[in-house]
Amino acid sequence: MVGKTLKGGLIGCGFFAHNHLHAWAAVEGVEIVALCDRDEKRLREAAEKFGITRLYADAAEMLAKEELDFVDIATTVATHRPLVELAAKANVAVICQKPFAETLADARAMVDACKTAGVPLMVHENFRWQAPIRAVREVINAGTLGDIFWGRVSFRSAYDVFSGQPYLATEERFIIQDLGIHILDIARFLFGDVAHLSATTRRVNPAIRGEDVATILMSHESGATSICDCSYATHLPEELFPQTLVEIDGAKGTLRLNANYQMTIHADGRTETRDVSPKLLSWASRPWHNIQESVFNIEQHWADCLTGGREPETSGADNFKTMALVFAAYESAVNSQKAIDVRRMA
Ligand code: NAD
Ligand code: 89Y
Repeated sequence: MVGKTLKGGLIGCGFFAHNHLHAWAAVEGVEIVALCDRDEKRLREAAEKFGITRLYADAAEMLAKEELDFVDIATTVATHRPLVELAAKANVAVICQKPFAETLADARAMVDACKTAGVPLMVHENFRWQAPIRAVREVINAGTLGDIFWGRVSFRSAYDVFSGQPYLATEERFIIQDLGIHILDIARFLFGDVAHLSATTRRVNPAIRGEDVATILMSHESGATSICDCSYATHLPEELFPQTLVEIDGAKGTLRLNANYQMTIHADGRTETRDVSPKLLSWASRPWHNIQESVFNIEQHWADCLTGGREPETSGADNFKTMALVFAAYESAVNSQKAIDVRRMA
């Protein structure tokens, strides 16, 4: 596929898809040629904003009529399995937004469908593609911290996510499935796969249905212990949405990714603080710019992988392991923090 412009079709033109479309316009080697949404107003709005003229209300029709190299699914979770299976059946490579699936059985079926069809599958798990998180990973890779024995990945906020994404207030499961999934994926990205996990959850905001606070304790296969904590009920003097803070203790040194993208490394008796702020892309707006830059980064990664015949970092098979952490956390929380052997879910 070297040198060829990849043709993509986007399914789901809602709240977050506008970030996808802005980013695709800047990704090298890709053109989004068709849009699909069953809501006509949303379809027309996106079409006009991004100058895309081939429009569909039905994904099956789009796949039948267009010659696509991939589809980008930006709908909410309930439609992910049928849409991924539709793309696999049409032999078209597929990106699917998080949360990938409603159950692990669905996630397995979606991975298997793409494998059987021989089509690449990437889950749009973009938080690990945020510039500050990549900067943390580079320090780990350089060996500066030595053997890591402890870590914390933390997201605490009271930002109103419900006005842009009203469905988040009405679903039975909220923070782990929606946001914790990213935090757990970052923990896997930084500290490796997980052996055991236990968790607590709680709903603080009486106006929503699901849990808005979760604390998850994990033992990694590397021997490190980590804590993932997330909250949408935390009123801080400075609202940090959507920043993820990271603490790492290693045998040779420590790292702290503190507020406002300030990363401090202490090793060999020296302390250094680096500004690892994300770029403010031309179409982005604060405070979302950190997430928006990561959307561009993961989309460029997809284009490079598809062109080069490589498996994306967050392939369906990889993301299955993050999904397993999500379901293990809910299982532990309803069973009085029971320790779950995550390896049995693989
Ligand atoms: P949304 O409800 O605003 O948009 C979804 C759109 O998909 C709607 O316009 C709907 O009409 C359309 N749709 C649903 N089923 C369809 C189908 N079968 N065919 C065609 N169109 C269909 O949702 P959103 O807030 O944009 O979220 C979409 C996904 O993005 C969710 O899974 C959410 O978790 C995820 N998300 C990810 C991030 C991130 O950083 N990765 C951030 C926000 C949201
Ligand atoms: O849906 C969520 C996500 O993936 O990132 C932040 C968010 O928009 C609200 O929690």
